[in-house]
Amino acid sequence: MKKIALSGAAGQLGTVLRATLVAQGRDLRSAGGPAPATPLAPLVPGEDVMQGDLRDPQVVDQLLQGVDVLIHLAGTSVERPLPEIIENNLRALVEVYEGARRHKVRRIVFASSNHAIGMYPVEDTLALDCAFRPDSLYGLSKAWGESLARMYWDKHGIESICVRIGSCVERPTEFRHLSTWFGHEDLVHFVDRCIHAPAVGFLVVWGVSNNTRSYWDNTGSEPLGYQPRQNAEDYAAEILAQPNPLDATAQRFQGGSFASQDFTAE
Ligand code: NAI
Ligand code: 15L
Repeated sequence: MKKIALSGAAGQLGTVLRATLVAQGRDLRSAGGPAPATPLAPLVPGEDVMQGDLRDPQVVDQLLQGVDVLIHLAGTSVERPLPEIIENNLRALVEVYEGARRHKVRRIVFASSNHAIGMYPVEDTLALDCAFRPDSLYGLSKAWGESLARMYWDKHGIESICVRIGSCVERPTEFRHLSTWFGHEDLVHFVDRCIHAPAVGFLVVWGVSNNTRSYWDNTGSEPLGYQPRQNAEDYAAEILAQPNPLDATAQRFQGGSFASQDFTAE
């Protein structure tokens, strides 16, 4: 059985994935974040859990020892001041990929974000090879992370699946989610494909459900075998009956409020 490591296991998505992967009986190691975060309590007796700051190579060694596939969710997940973004999304990511070289990790699933392309207008449908148009320092860090992943494939043969996650919440709750929603069942199926798919090399994939109004076209990601089944449209009647919470600028761009934050109007 493949050994899977999950970073960011105490976070929003990590909590969902960890519970599922444990329930599936995977050979899993889950890592929570740096102190003062509460240590992860084992969900089952003997669960392989750890804690620490991934800027520290020793913590990375503990995470990656004997691992085949890393699901790397750890990082700053919203817009924050530049120093924090640099530490958690740039510096820690280099440590993680260097650790992957040391431990011969075969594949990394890198949690990228739609905010790497958030300045595209909502009218556009984006292919996988679209140019980056980050909407924030956070989005910029994800564009950088994808490039780092590409370099480690080209130079060191470490496979990466960069998943540009939309809005991964249990259910869509606002108008933008009709396009960006990534349902939890689809997330679990996606990760299953990332574990089992044969050689993928370097792949970028939209982390999005089968939404009728999706901004993103996953043509080209077929080698992964990701076939989403959830569709935000099932919630459209309820959502369309409510006001759109985004301001006029945020409504123009795929990144929503990340795009309108600190926006210079004409
Ligand atoms: P989250 O903020 O809930 O969890 C991230 C975890 O990373 C936290 O528990 C934190 O302690 C840990 N972390 C941060 N810096 C670390 C470091 N230096 N060393 C070790 N651990 C560190 O984020 P969430 O929502 O679970 O997202 C997971 C990943 O997916 C993030 O990388 C995020 O950018 C990405 N993503 C999430 C989306 C969503 O809809 N939730 C959408 C797009 C991308
Ligand atoms: C993200 O990248 C964030 O991590 C998450 O909190 C959401 O804001 C999501 O994008 C989104 O765009 O809805």
